[in-house]
Amino acid sequence: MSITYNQIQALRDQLNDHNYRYYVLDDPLISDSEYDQLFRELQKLEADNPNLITEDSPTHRVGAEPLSSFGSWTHRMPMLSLANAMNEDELAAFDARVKKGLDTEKDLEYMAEPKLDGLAVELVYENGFFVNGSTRGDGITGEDITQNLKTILAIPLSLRKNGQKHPPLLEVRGEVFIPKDGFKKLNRNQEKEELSPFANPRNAAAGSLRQLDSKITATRPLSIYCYEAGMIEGVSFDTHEDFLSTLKEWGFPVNPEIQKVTNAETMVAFHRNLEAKRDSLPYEIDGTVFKVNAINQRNALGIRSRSPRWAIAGKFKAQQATTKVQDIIPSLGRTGAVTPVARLDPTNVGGVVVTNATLHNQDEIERKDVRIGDTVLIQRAGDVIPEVVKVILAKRPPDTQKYQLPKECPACGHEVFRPEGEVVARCQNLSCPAQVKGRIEHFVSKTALDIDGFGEKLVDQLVDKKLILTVDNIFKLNFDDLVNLDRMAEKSALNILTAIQDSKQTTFARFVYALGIRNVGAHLSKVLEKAFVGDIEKFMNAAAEKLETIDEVGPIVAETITTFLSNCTNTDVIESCLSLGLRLKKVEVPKSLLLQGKTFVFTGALTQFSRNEAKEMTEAHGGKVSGSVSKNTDFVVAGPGAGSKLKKATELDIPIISETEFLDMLK
Ligand code: I6G
Repeated sequence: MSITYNQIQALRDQLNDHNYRYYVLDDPLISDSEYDQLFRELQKLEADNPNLITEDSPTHRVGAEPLSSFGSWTHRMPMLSLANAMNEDELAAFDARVKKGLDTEKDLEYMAEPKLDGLAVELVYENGFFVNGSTRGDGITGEDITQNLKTILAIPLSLRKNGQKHPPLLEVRGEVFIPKDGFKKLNRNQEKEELSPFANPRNAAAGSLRQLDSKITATRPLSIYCYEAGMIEGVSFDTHEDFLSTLKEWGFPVNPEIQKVTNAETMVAFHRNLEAKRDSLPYEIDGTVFKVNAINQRNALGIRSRSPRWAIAGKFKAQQATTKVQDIIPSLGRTGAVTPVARLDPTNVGGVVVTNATLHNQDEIERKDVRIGDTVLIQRAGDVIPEVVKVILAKRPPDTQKYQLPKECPACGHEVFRPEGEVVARCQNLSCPAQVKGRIEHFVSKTALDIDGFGEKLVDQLVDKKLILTVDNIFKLNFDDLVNLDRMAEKSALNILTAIQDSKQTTFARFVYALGIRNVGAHLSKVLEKAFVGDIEKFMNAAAEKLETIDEVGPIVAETITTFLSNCTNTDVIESCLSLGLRLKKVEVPKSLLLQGKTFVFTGALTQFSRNEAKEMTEAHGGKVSGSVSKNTDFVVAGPGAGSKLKKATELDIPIISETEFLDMLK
């Protein structure tokens, strides 16, 4: 069936509308998976009709080639900074100054906004299309991060229609940030991938925007609130309030907390109110911003050195305080990490009573030399656990001693293990009660045994009711165990049992990954699967020296694996899974190495084999399959109707072959 431009554009409009409802109106109509389904539909239509693709298509957010460095971008109008008001009196003084500057005694209108703790960026639109995005930099010149900003779904790639012609030039400024829940998820993922966690959402947002490969940025939960104009041509506004409401019509997210205030009292009330609800907001803020509403008044006030006279940032109270360390307690996280926690004399930090602060790990304790009895400076940021910043040495009592974390797990008494070069000590015991929930969640997760419907709430109930003590107990669950749980219908219980049953047919790589051995992520599990040809017995008996002969397995990983496997509770759990019916599929040894080192991209409608078969055949002969064409592609196999990938291959001078030619390569 041939498809018209209007049909494909209708689908793009539909996706843009859903984005708008989600990010601007905060009123989504469809679920994430329904959105994904529409998105895939559009991807397919565009792949089949490459001539109907538009630059601002929602499918064009990701896919740009990685950069070798960022270009620079000079802002048409400098991105100024804000003067600070450190307390309520200074806010009132600002109001008095503005009134004096405008030679009036009457109340003035200000737009009051939260000050997000993120990164300021500038977005440039020409004739309604997003053409450039940059960081603030030094206010005059920033970095061109267009590709990365394009991946942020909250940023419109083209302006929505609002009954008026789009301005030929529109520069919008805003703050890119990572919401608190996204930050938690991101750090859980970092930990899973064995990468160091980000210190706070701001650092995570900064790191994400500084990626040269925008595909990485696309995986980060970045969002934006827009709040200011740069250069605009073709439209003007009488007030900031008008500007903000037009921003929303154009499709930009604007913070819903923004309010109009009219004098020093209402400014202070807004500031106090926002400070009180700071921790309950879904993103981090570090103060308030007040801006004169009328643009002609702003122009009359002008700027002073590098900040406008018409705006001020109200700073929140310090998030630091000093207190005394009563004790240091090792605590165990869901992933087995042993973290020392300082028990403190309760103290008020920025409005919250703090009794515990993290000391992170033994190295940190030694670096800061924190001892029981010390007076310490602590710091709180949002709802992140407070931390000890430093010891006030002048207040150290005479009889203190250096602190050393115990060598045993605080929950199960098993010896903790700290691989060389790592800062965190861990309990590797599969039956450690403090880790059971985390281990089960990992065991059933998508990349591991992929047991559908086995969510956090179910895990909580099963562990709390002692129906699961170690991961192998999952395979012992029966209908009665499940149906008697809270809010568990018969049908759901049956579905879960089926999912458990299905999960037993798995692979060596998935199972080994599911065990949650430190340093053994999804990729390394596949490496081990290849090396042991999927033989779990051989793996269980492998000595460190044998493991070290495997490509990508160094001495640290080898030691982690052998320590894990030398614990008989852990090997009992593995044996138990196998005796309860877990079966690991035979690993295909490559038929040949004919395609060794070669990367293939399959595009268009394949007629002689399916995409899955193409992947299997390629891998069986030692080759790799990629979804996108890049300079690393060796061959593009094109079926009928191939579109943009073919174009890209031609541009990059990559050989394009037919399905038959591909099959011939295997002979
Ligand atoms: O750094 C800033 C944060 C928030 C701002 C700002 C803002 O408005 C909500 N507005 C201006 C005008 C400037 N910096 C210069």
